[in-house]
Amino acid sequence: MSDKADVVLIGVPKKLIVDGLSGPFNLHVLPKGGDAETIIGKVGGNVRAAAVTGAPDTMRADVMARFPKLEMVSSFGVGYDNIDVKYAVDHKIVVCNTPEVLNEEVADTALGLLLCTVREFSRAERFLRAGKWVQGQYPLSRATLRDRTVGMIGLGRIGRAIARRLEGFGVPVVYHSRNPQAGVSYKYYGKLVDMARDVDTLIAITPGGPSTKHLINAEVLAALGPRGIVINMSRGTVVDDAALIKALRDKTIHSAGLDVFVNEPEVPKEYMEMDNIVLFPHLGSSSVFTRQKMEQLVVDNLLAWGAGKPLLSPVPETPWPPQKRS
Ligand code: NAP
Ligand code: 8YV
Repeated sequence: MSDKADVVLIGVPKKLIVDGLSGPFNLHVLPKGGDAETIIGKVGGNVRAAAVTGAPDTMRADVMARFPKLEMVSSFGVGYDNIDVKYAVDHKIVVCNTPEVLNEEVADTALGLLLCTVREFSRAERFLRAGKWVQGQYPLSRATLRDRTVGMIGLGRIGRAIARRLEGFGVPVVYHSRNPQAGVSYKYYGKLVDMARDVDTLIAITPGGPSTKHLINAEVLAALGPRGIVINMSRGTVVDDAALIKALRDKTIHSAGLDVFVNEPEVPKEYMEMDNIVLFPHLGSSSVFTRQKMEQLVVDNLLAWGAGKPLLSPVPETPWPPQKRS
């Protein structure tokens, strides 16, 4: 019998992760569909750790319960709303994510989405490719970054990288989060609706999950007003889609740019049919360069765990080493 720990890989079998885990562990790659059940039936009782390669592949409580000896989950992505962290805490399972290594890439994407939305770059390219330029100039964009103030919703690791870029663009920044953030001089708003009233552009970069569900709702959109532009880099759940669709139709706000969706890769057909919205297929971190760093961090957390060394990036709810409960 091998003394290597049994580790299961749930989700797309990314090359660096498979290569990095195959030697040190007994790696079981769960295929989508029927065979997964056979593998879980055979090895589920021995599995001590899991690599999860990102939403929509989920570590719900009922999935984790299939692995009664589970000690550790190493998840691809900084957001971990696809993992039932309460179950993990209750069962002393440590969860690791991949923070920091993607900050700059996601911030670049946010600025790209903002520029495409404000200056209509994707619509203008569609105009050129449709052969319309020979008939006349693409209309001037009604919006510009030049007279805007951005309200950041979330000013954590990625939010700060976005704010730094905006400063370079000469765009004033203010922010909302549950608590004032240390070490920044941007104006803080404890209430999102108050910030929305004072700015014309919102960029959301908070975690997903219940605490941020529908933060951007009808009241916030009305407060933002007819010059308003909403950029969502967080998770689809942060936006109330029905309210945003109505606000775009009624011109309550000017336009929106979305990188994330509730049921992605499904995108509401109302968005697909609108012209005053830019839609990205969850591109935030999606360069080979950055995705490799994320994959490596998934591996490195598991290697540290296997060697009994301190984990590199446990999530705050499951610190390492585990804290004694009072
Ligand atoms: P982070 O450093 O933990 O920052 C999160 C920020 O959100 C903090 O400022 C936090 O401040 C604020 N926040 C949390 N809950 C909130 C709430 N209920 N209301 C208002 N503000 C809240 O996280 P990060 O590394 O910057 O990543 C942020 C998120 O970006 C991820 O969780 C993920 O969902 C998303 N993301 C998307 C992509 C993409 O491809 N589109 C890529 C990477 C990450 P307080 O705790 O004080 O409220
Ligand atoms: C990933 C992300 O594309 O890190 C995150 O939270 O949203 C993106 O970087 C995603 O997690 C992989 O599915």
